[in-house]
Amino acid sequence: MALKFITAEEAASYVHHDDNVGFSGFTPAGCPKAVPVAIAKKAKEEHEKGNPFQIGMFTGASTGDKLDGELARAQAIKFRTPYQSNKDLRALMNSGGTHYFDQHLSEIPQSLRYGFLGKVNVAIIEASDVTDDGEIVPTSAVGITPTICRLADLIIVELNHFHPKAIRGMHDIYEPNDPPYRREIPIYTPSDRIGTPYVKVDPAKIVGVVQTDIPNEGGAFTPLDEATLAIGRNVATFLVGEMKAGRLPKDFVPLQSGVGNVANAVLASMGDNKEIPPFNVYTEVIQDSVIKLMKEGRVKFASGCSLTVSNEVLNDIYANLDFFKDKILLRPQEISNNPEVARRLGLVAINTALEADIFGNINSTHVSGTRMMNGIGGSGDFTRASMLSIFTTPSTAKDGKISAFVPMVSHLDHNEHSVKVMISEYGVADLRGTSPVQRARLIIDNCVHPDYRPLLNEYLQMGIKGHTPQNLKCCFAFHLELANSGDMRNVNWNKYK
Ligand code: 0RQ
Repeated sequence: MALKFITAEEAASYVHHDDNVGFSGFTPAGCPKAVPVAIAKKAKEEHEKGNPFQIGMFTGASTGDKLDGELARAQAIKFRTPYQSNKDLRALMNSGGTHYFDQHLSEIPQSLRYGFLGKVNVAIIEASDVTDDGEIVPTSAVGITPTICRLADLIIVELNHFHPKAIRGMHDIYEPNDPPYRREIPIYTPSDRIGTPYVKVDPAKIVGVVQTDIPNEGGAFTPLDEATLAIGRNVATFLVGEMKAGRLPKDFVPLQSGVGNVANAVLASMGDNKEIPPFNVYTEVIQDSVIKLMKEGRVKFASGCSLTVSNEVLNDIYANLDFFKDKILLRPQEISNNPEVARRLGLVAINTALEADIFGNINSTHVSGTRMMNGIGGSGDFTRASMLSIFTTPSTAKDGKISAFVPMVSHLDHNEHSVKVMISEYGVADLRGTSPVQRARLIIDNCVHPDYRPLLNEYLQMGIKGHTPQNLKCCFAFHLELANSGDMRNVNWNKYK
């Protein structure tokens, strides 16, 4: 069956008010860019005519501004899941302008298949190649593409010539059966291939192909500062110590590293520490630092869900496919983030906290307990299932006015039972096998900024009895003080007791 080429506006005409739309990609990598802009334009036109126009959105993770940003600014989003990082969408969510539900990324495809999230009316997929018989080759990410293609009534393909057809072979597409027919996912080492290099769809469902040539919307990373460099060094030194103590094998285990500036810096430091042998990566986002380390021979293989790299680095990969093609595999997030595989491979998982409490609980998502930042992403998939789960964070934010370490987290994403090690620029708190009071002492002494150590020591010494010595009147004093005076350092316990 011959494919039909259409314009982005024609493609948008297939998307109706109240439809649920699934989008390809994971982070800005691999997301459609022309059709979402046309949908946003259609939404604005409908709103001007007085008609309602909003869609439900399923994505892999965050997306680019041409997707989340355009649709948020057009007030065109009825609900959104599972992860975002766009400032306009964030503002819309935090002002009640749309419904957002934050879910573990590995679970989205099966939640869709189980019917928990409603119907998928349309799938909009960015591809580097598409054939008449329905083989779709993704671009620089996979996300939920195989599942939404299978479930959707109709598929629109954005064929983006920015991505060379020669990347065919860099993807490994596999969808598990649903219970009670599910078997093990046969990945025993990060480079194992278990599926096909393309997503196979019924070609009759492809209503049109929109041709584009639009670069990825990859952002640059913040230059490394002293704190992030120190965090990176602390992680690397800790892991070397674990190897020397025989708790990590000499030839190492695969590494998962989270998203953002801190995660990028941590990986860079690990690469610099030559006591760590060349290692494999089994993660979701492959960031710039992984590619640099691959070129230096420090990273042997990277399995992920997306190439979340700057365009400069992506162009370098595309110009040197002979070197990279057998060292990178892009998988659906159901596989890249699969807890079964994470547990089997024995990953070291390194993720970043927004806020942690002195008892080892982590808030990854909510500023002051109420305002959504990005979402839990894959951090929960990996934290619970890995061999060793590490959380990193700079000890303070906003010029020291905010302590990353508080008496009780204002929102809970990862609890004390899953978090094994806490690392800031000041040092390492190894929480394994420790009681709540021991954990608090380790975190205060090793991770907390010196400005906040006396306050947190006082908190511990307030004489509260019980296994976890919380003072329920004072546990949010840091947050209340931030709201009142703009600086957590002004806490006076007597005011709250
Ligand atoms: O604010 O942007 O105004 O400068 O938060 O902080 O230190 O630059 O850290 O970029 O590594 O992001 C947790 C958000 C960290 C990220 C989070 C402010 C700070 C700054 C960013 P500015 P940094 P990073 C796999 C893993 C959850 C999902 C996850 C994240 C901004 O790592 O989204 O782990 N993680 N996924 O000033 C108020 C605090 C603050 C604070 C920092 N306590 N209160 N503001 N900031 N601490 C990836 C995927 O799933 C795709």
